[in-house]
Amino acid sequence: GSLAALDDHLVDCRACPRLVAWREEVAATRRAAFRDQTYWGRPVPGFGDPQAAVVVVGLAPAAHGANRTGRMFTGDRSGDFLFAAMHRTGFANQATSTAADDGLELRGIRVTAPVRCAPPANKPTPAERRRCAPYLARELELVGDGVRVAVALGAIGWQALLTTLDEQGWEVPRPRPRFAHGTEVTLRRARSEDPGPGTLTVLGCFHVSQQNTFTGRLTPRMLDDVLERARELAHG
Ligand code: DU
Ligand code: SF4
Repeated sequence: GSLAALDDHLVDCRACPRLVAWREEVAATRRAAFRDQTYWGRPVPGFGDPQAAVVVVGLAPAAHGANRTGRMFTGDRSGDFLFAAMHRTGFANQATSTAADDGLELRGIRVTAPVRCAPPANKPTPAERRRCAPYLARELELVGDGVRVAVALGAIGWQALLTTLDEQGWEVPRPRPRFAHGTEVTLRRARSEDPGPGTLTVLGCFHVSQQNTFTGRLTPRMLDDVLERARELAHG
């Protein structure tokens, strides 16, 4: 198995009827500003370094963002905010992300999501989250033991990450740590005979949605601090 094979399988997924209908309806109707574009309208793969030490886990593709461009976080304000921060902190070769062929490359970092199809009102149901979980699990396995840091953008990414890492043999504290911006949870392997590195750190960060960035709940400085902390932990 490879990431390319996983993505080939993923982009044909139709397991969630409500999300399939929504992603395709949005792609067919489009937003006025993008009327002359062909929307992706399918599940969105992770993007970035295939051997990343840092994996950023968001929520789901945006209807007119990644559901349009086909690349995670690309083509909307969330992506503008996130990739600008990655550029400032040395993880991205450019600050902007407009289309899947815009030349953006990520080094040492990868962006993905626990739900791969755009949900109405950005709210996947619990059943949809459960159904999509194996794609994140498989992606983390394929990126492999080099992953040292997972950044959860928001509570849904946080929950998905802790569930997946628990299933993959990381010792997740009970009760489970709650999501908050700036929270840092360092996990060890549950069984010492497991191969691989000693620890993996999960960092909580407010999501880069306009709801947070326009209101100043998440500032560029706050996101830069999280990414710089991720780099420090990845090299530690
Ligand atoms: O074809 P490829 O080298 O696997 O790259 C696919 C895609 O991923 C390309 O748009 C660049 C991006 N990418 C990246 O952002 N960072 C990397 O380290 C490797 C690939
Ligand atoms: Fe498949 Fe995930 Fe999309 Fe559901 S959300 S249809 S499981 S890719």
